Amino acid sequence: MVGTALVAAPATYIFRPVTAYAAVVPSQCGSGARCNDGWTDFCSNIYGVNTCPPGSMVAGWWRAQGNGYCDGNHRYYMDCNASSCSCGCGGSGTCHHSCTSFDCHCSHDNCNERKTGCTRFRYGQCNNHEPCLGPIVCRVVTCIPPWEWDSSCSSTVAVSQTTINHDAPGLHPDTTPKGPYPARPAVLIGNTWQLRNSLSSGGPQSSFEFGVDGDVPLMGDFSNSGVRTVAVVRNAREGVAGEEDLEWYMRQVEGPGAPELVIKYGRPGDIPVIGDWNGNGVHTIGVVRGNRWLLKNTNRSGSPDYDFTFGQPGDIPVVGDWDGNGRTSIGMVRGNRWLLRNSLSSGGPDYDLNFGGGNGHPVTGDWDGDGRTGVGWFDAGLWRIRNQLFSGGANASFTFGNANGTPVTWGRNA
Ligand SMILES: [Ca+2]
Ligand SMILES: [Ca+2]
Ligand SMILES: [Ca+2]
Repeated sequence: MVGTALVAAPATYIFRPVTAYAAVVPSQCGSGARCNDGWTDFCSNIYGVNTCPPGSMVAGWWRAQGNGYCDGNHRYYMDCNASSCSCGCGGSGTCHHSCTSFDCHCSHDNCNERKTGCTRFRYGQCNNHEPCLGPIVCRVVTCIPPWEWDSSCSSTVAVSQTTINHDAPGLHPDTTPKGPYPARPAVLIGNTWQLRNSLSSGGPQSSFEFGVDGDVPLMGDFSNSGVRTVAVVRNAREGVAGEEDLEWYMRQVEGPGAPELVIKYGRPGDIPVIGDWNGNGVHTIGVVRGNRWLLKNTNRSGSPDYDFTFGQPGDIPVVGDWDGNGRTSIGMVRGNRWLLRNSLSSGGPDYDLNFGGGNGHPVTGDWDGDGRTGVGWFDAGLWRIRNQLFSGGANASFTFGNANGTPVTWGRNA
């Protein structure tokens, strides 16, 4: 089982080859070395993104209060433990690192950095249904309550101020968006996700299964981690009219695995959308019901934070940060006409252009990485993309996916 995560890991992941002779372990470092301070390194320092790496899951959390990293709100520390053990855990709930795909060493084999894969400990509020997990691989820090990061986490409060000033480059302020990053293409075919790292013709660099056939695919950064991960919405195309039973299954970790977040929001027939509506780096849920937009700033069930109309029933909703101000806004596609608006409110379009049309689907993305979302059209595996929001031809085109694919865009800041 250990090899599964490695094989299916995203192409951007470089797994450490476990060469014991090269590893620097805590016992080789002085007692005052950071590798011996008792704490595990941050995921962002090891993996470039502030989320658990593939092959790990959150096993517990604590919070610190009173620092400036989360705009005056609590800052949460979550431990990512290795998620599969090839040996048993006994009564401890944790196995030795040699039974996992992670080894124990100082981060970057440097005594001046904290350790990874060494500490066998579970704080115990998350994924308690997993009786046996490996040691702590790394820590995530976030302004999102852990139970909005992983639905299995309880809200039982644990407070520790000892780590209040632990930090790593790129983590703070934690409410500064880790993106934007240039869009990369993905397609969902059946329940198989295919991800590619560049806007060029070719096959997938990562391929894995998530969700079931008929789910609506989305990708977003659901925790301001610096990477867009997969999500599906179930019952959007069929279900009992009037029931609030659209089911959202969202991953916080790259690649395949069980969904960390499971939410109910919306009704059958609604079209799901994802965006950073308030510009805090966290992409959150929304639905379009006819021409009514119902958007939330948190990934939890409940009343919408925005409720307005834009476009006409029958239009295809699209979202993007058209003006590059860090906040996602709205649009409708009607045939080959794109009507885009910068505000989350009713009113006329700020952009009105023609692009694409005919067979296929609209697709949006920040193709050139300038912070502004551009337009695109996907037709049977042919992607045509355009950066400017006025009528004109494609700036580029490439082939990826096929006629059975639904296009999605993702991105990663490292
Ligand atoms: Ca947000
Ligand atoms: Ca915007
Ligand atoms: Ca752009």
